[in-house]
Formats: sequence, C-alpha cells, structure tokens
Amino acid sequence: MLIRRRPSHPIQPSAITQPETFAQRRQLLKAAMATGIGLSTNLAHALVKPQGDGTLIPNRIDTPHGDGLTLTAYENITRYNNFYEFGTGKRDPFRYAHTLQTRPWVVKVDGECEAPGEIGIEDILRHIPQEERIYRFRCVEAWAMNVPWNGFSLMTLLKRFKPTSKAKYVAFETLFDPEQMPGQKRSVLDWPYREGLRMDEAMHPLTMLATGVYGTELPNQNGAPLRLVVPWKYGFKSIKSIVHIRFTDKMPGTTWQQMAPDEYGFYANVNPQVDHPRWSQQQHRMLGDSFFARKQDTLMFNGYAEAVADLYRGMDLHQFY
Ligand SMILES: Nc1nc2c(c(=O)[nH]1)N[C@H]1C(S)=C(S)[C@@H](COP(=O)(O)O)O[C@H]1N2
Ligand SMILES: [Mo]
Repeated sequence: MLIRRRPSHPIQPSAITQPETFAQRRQLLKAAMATGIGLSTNLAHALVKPQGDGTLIPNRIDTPHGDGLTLTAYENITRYNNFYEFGTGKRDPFRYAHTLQTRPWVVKVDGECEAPGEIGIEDILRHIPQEERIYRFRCVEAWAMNVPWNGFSLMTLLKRFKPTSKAKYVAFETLFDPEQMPGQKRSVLDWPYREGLRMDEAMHPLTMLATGVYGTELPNQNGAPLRLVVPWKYGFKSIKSIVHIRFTDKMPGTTWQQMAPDEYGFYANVNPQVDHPRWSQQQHRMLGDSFFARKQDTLMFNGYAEAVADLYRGMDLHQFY
C-alpha cells in the first residue's frame, strides 16, 4: 500500500490525480472515519494535498456526484487559473495568491431578506455538511476540466437568511483589499469582482458554494475560502473569495458584462449554438490534454440540460446570452 511504502514522503502530485487513487482515498477516509482513527497530518498530505497546508475539509458526507467523468489533475486545476486580483496571466494566481489571508473570513448577507447577517467560514465548514461533487467546468476561453469540488448547495446558506418575495436576484462580491490582492491596484477590472444569479438559478440544487477541491480546502488561487460553482455556466460566473451576498429585486451588474456587454451577458449559460463575438463556443479542450489531442464537442448547458433547461423555457438564448 502507498502509505506503508512511503511513510515520510508525500506522494508526487501526479500520483494522486488518477480517478482510481481518488476512489481509493475516499475508501481510506471512509474507513478511517468508521473506525474512529484520525488520519495523521502526514497521511492527509500524502493522500490529498501536494501543496498548501493540507487541511482536510471537516464535516464531510459522502455523496458521489459526476457520471464517470475523468478527473482533471490537481496540478492542472490549481496552476492554470483566472483570478485577475493576482494578475491577468493564467500562471499568476498560482504564483501570487499566497498573499491572500483566508482567516478570519466573514461573509455578509443582506438585501431583500428577513434575517440579514454575517457568517464566518469556520461556522460554514463546521455546521454545513460538505459534499463531494464532480462537476464539469468550462471557461469561455474554451478550456474545460472535471473537478472534484467539496462544498454544498448555495440554497442551504441562502435559506438561513430568509429571502423575501422581493428577492428576484442574488448578487455576489469578492473581497476588495489591494494589499492582499495586488492586481486590484491596476484598473484592469472595476473592483471588486461582481457576479449575479437569478433567484431560481441560485436556489437550484446544482448551484454550489465550493470550499475545497480533492477533499482539502481550496487553494487560494481557486478562490479560497469560498467560491461559487455553477456547472452549466461559463467559468466567469464562478466568483471567487466571496465576502458579500445580497438579495435584490433588480438584475445586478456583473463585472464582465460591464467590461464588455457585447461579449459577456448576465446569463452566460454554456451554449454551443451561441458564439462569442470573437470565437466559436462549439468545442473545448480538456485541461491537461496535449495541444494535439482532439477537441471535444461542447454540450448544451455543459451537459446539464436535463437538470436546468426548464429554467430558461421560452427565453431567446441568443438575446439572453
Ligand atoms: N474574483 C474573481 N473571480 C473569478 C475570476 C476573477 O478574475 N476574479 N475569474 C473567473 C473566470 S474567467 C474563471 S474561468 C474562473 C476560473 O476558476 P479556476 O481558476 O478555479 O479554474 O474563475 C472566475 N472567478
Ligand atoms: Mo473564464
């Protein structure tokens, strides 16, 4: 067994990224939890975390999600990112996001709700059961990955704040702190980064707040300590490092829509039939595949049509892109 053979050497990242190993790890974690034997920090590192502090997500329940998808390697998920707060290059977040302080971390929830308030990340991790869900992810720039996220349905959190009938949309904001996020010293975007969902999209069970990948807490570059994941929408909807959630009666402005309204709409549903003005959205490449590997056909709603197409029944998706 891996653990016996290499007790003091963390397994190389490439060794933990195969689905079989992921399944093995789940088995191990389950076994460890069932017998009440805690995993040593070393073991946790070796099994699940090739970098960062290796903190395991507490309070996890086992809910397999994802239909035989081949997982994208941890190092691809964590070393090729968009997070303009740390620079506009795809490697910048991996290099520079270590300056972000994710504790303490408080999320404020307000607007059209009966019980506005704040919740700390520790409370979220301790009190909301954390699921593992493997979701397809597709960026507007045509790269895609299959990510084993840890987290929970956004609606679980939203309901606690008792949205009123006036709440038609949910608006999200990223932390604004140029000292921790040096990219914010440049005006490449109108900070803080903002995103939004229609209320029914926000309350859909597939819409999640992610707190981790591969069983451990999110690396900063992926939006620690809390980021949105909406699997049927393009990646830019997945706002990172959220500090503010607001219920509103009007459609909120979003960062990319404001930057380039002809290119990025509010809905941003993955749709191979609607091109980006400057490129086709019909195919994508899996992150980690060779440049010469065959591209894959992008599916309507990123393959989640059965679950979400009803939300858009009767809408002209060319107009509402
Ligand atoms: N705050 C913030 N959130 C963000 C971004 C950003 O620049 N800042 N980039 C978005 C884009 S364009 C994508 S594709 C995804 C990338 O997520 P990943 O780095 O975890 O793959 O994050 C989204 N969330
Ligand atoms: Mo993106």
